[in-house]
Amino acid sequence: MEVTLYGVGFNRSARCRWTLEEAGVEYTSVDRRGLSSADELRQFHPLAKIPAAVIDGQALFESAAICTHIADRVPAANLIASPGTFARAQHDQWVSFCLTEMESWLWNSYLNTTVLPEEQRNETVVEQNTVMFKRSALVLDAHLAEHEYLVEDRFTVTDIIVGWCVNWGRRQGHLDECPALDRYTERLLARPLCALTRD
Ligand SMILES: N[C@@H](CCC(=O)N[C@@H](CS)C(=O)NCC(=O)O)C(=O)O
Repeated sequence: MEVTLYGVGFNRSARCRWTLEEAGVEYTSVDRRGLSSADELRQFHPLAKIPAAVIDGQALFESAAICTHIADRVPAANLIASPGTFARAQHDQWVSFCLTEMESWLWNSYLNTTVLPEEQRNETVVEQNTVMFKRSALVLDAHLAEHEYLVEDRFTVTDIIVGWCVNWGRRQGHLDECPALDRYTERLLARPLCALTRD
């Protein structure tokens, strides 16, 4: 399997790097200042965002899709529930929940406080975004109060994808009412190949 990963650092490309490391796949990493939004990247990601990957000559974007595909391609690493099983549906459930009900709120706040030029920002959305993120975080917290990991009670790529988002929320100080999520993040950070940042 030949993989080139565009994007390094603690942004969403960390999900892909962590998955590649856990799967034991060697890969080429491409990163340079100004890579996101560069024309070079647009050929692999239509919005020129990171991460993007070229896998055996084919471009793939969206961090969750890249991680899921890598996990599927390396069954020996046992990183994902088998296609067609109920556990695999739970993978899809938690990934969708994470991206739509949690990460989207964090991203919108980040966009309106950091990414957009000042004159385009609308900082009034931040408070509501935080409320919405915390509401969903409580759902995940209740599940993780009963389980060590999200699917099949073992570490899988689902935890890599969702864990990245939970860690972002933790770094923003949004997990004060979520003790199980706090412990879950500690478990992930303790893994030797973990690509999340504590700070
Ligand atoms: N849903 C996408 C999000 C990609 C994304 O927004 N990447 C950020 C860095 S984490 C980026 O490239 N930002 C630059 C921009 O928005 O132009 C994924 O999970 O891959």
